[in-house]
Amino acid sequence: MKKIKKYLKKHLTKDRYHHTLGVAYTAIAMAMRYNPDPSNSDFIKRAETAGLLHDCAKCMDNSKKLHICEKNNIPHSSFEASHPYLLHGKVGAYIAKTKFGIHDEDILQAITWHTTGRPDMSLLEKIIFIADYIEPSRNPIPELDEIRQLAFIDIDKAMEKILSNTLKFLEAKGNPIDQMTQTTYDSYVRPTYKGGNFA
Ligand code: DGI
Ligand code: FE
Ligand code: FE
Repeated sequence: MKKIKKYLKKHLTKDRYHHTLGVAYTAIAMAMRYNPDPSNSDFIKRAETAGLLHDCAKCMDNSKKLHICEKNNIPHSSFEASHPYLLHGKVGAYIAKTKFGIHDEDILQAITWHTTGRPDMSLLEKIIFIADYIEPSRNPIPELDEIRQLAFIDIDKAMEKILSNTLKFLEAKGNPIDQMTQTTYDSYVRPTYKGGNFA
């Protein structure tokens, strides 16, 4: 953790570092709440690691983000190539792996998908996605305090609410929407029919 924090202090702005610590602590609290194996704290430590590293590539030049993706064959869409700030999760996971030797796939995926989400996220992925949105120093967002409570009551409802608010926010600002953000939201409101009877 020490080596990671040293790297973050060097590569992130002060505010981004502060946000990162907020996400790590929020992820720890959520991991305590949802720990699938309360007989040990492994899950909590993994949430802390993913929280610390989720934005490790955020402050890098956009051209460098794209360059790292291209050089290392990191799959990305043409939309991401033209909006490279969306690549900081994918590049962040690459840094976590190559610079810090993290090979825990769940941690790497949580970093990779923390901006857009994706359908069928793991518990750890959801925790990082939500902690990023609700950490204490986030600027005021509509309904933020309701979502902060919901995060500790019903994690999937919190996911749906955050995705819906993010889409509303992007639409209101006229920002283009990444297909994956929309697909993730759709997966919550229109889950694929998996058999059984609706009647
Ligand atoms: O890196 P953070 O600022 O902590 O948070 P983040 O990784 O969720 O990135 C947040 C920004 O990304 C926020 O301004 C919303 C934006 N974002 C999320 N989904 C999309 C998106 N921006 C565009 N253009 N399209 C998306 O689908
Ligand atoms: Fe981010
Ligand atoms: Fe973040």
